[in-house]
Amino acid sequence: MITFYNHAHTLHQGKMEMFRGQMVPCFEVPARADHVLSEIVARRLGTVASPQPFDPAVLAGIHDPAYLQFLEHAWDDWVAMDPANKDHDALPSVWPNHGLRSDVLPENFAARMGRYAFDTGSPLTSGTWAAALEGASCAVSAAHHVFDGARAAFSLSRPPGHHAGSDFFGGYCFLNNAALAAQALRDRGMERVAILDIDYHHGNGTQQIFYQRPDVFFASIHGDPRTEYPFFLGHADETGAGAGVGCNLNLPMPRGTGFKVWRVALKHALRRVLEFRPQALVVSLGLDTFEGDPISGFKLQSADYYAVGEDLAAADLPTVFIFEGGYAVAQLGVNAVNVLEGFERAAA
Ligand code: SP5
Ligand code: ZN
Repeated sequence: MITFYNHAHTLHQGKMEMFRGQMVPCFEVPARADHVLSEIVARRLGTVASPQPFDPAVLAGIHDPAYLQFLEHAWDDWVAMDPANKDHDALPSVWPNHGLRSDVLPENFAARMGRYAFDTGSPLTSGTWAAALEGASCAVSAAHHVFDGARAAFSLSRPPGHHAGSDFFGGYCFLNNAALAAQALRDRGMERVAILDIDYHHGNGTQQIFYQRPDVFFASIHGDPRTEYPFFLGHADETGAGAGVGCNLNLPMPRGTGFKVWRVALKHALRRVLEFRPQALVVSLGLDTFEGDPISGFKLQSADYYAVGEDLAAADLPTVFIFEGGYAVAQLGVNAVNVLEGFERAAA
């Protein structure tokens, strides 16, 4: 399987995130992608390629133009507020909810930051835009490769994407790579595409982007939002709206869920995906379902990820893998490549 690797990922390197009233070191670190890359090379999964340059028009199919403008210039605007800001990452501190207006965009950068962010855990740094943009091109390249006939392709990039919506960032995510891959397949002419999100956290951004669309089915297996991040979306009764009614499937599972029970949900999600009759599958591949993950609560073990790959291959769809979360850094490479190798063995 070909891997499109984001060589620019290290440009995004947050220092601290807010957690329960304290600044703690970021969980989403560059070593994550490095470990996955070295495991791919060590186990000879296949070619590692740089992404093709991509038409920025793809971004406008998913994200709001004003949001893209905000992201592109955010770091410069942050430093323009106060030159001393260059020494620390940008985080929001005020939000337009609870009866406040979000229809008038303030000029003040800190206020605009709050307009576009939904948490205080996603520092924006000097290289965030450059890294995220190159990551988007990895996702689009992987989608194009699959459209052109490959059985599968892997986009290995960070920052991750599935929490980013049409006009917001959060959950370490800025551009929604899985959504961009799905859109790239649609733009090439596929009529129906499915996204299956197996990250521990609900893919609230992906759900928001496609919630009213009948052409992209979104299914997610995740920690129950009653107790798990991102808390405010991901319940089972969210099934789509308008033209998208019936095209959204959430399978929340309690903290502590192990592979046996999780796998039943995976098979159920795959059945629903197949009922949609998609021409391709995009997998939001988070590995934070691992029992050793420091911020998550499922109990999958490293060997289980082979079976995950086999189950995904059994759907028999052209498949684009998009790297998302997973914070047990030392085991992340093994777990990710176990999925991909399990898929390849079963798909062969
Ligand atoms: C892509 C992705 O997996 N994003 C996840 C974002 C989760 N952010 C909230 C993290 C809460 C950290 N909890 C720390 C517990 C330490 N014991
Ligand atoms: Zn996650």
